[in-house]
Amino acid sequence: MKKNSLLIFILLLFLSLSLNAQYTPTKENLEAREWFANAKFGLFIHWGPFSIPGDGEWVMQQRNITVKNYTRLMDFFNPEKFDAAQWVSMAKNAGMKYITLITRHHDGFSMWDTKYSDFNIMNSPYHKDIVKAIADECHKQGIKLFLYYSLLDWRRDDYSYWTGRTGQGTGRTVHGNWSDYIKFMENQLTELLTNYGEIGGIWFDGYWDQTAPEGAADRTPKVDWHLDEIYALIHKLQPQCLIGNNHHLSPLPGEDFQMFEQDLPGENKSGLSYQKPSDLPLESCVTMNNSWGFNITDTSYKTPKQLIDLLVKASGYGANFLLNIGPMPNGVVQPEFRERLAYMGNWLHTYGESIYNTKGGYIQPQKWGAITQKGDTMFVHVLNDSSTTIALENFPYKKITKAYLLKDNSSIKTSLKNGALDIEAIKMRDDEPDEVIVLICKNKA
Ligand code: H79
Repeated sequence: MKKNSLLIFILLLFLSLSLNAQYTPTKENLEAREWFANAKFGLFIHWGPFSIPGDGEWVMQQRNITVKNYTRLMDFFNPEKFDAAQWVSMAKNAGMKYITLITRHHDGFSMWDTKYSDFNIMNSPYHKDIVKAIADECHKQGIKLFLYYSLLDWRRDDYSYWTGRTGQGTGRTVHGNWSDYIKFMENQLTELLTNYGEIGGIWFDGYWDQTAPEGAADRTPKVDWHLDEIYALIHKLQPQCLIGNNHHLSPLPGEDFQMFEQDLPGENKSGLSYQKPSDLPLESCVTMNNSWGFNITDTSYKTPKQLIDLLVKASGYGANFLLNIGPMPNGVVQPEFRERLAYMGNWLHTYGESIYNTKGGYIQPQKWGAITQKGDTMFVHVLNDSSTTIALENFPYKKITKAYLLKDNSSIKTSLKNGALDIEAIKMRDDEPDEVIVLICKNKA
């Protein structure tokens, strides 16, 4: 008996030790998560020397450009029309609450004054720290800044390209030390989290380069990413800084939000987002056409209506919508993007209360639209014509005290019977992408 209880004691001790080894977010971090989950709308910016060929940010990989040849782009990067104040106010006027900026993409170019790589903005003819310019403006205009940072590198010899899925065509022959690469990333992240004021989050990408494709028997990464160490460093430098990693897997310990690329959470229409939505704050990132970085031939712009649908459905899933622009190499954001951002801002000016600070609906988005909720107020977003009544099964309240259109307060007919709510059929109008019905509810079912 005594022996047994000793065994149980030892077992419990081990269990608590292993639980302690897991990640416990700080108070600041939890508050930042709450802020993030309420923010709902952000601007993704893919920009750098990769913008010059006008062929997207994967041009180095797709055209097998060698490191030597690619380096020439640094000499051409001189975005004389770049105006950080204009970009930040454009995001704010679009109703966005944060900006996620590429600081270093897979091509390895650093957009800031870094001590740890010569392939950086200070060695371009532009010669000014772009991360600093944007960070200063964000702080001045009161919008949060998240930093995209690539774990994958198509340039460095110490990046394990010989086990990677991409970056084989860039002419590298030397196999460097992986531990040097980890140290390099930690040094750069330390700069980013020390010299640019408060950072809302770090957005990692490229982890998948070392992981076998979805469906493979063994998907353990081919390298040790040292994520525990890297995440601990970030949280030590800035406890409120949220960490997300676009690895297309379930969240790993130390991560604070979960993203879905070119997809709404759980839908996996893109074939990149097999992971199930977790309890962490969620974010869907989407391009305005089909490219992240500037692409001179890609005119497949989403319509304003499609963008509103995405924002509303993301909110209906309880997720943020991170909408991308790929500015041109001269620093100008093309009019097709600016017009759409202005449209979003205008729409949110009227309908923002049905998006910001809401939670996802009690049911997931449907063919007809999506639901968001705030306290006992429910917002029913009708995105597509419903010729018959909208039937909400298992309605979570027993009573509706008021039902009206958010736009003009005109009342809407509803009937709540046996736990199912029927809402009158709604005819869409061409100039309204979303008919928002406000339901003031009472008495939880
Ligand atoms: O920064 C943007 C893109 O450059 C980057 N993430 C967004 C935010 C991105 N990386 N990859 N992708 C987008 C598309 C992914 C392609 C993949 Fe594959 C298909 C990854 C795994 C299968 C290509 C082929 C890479 C590995 C094999």
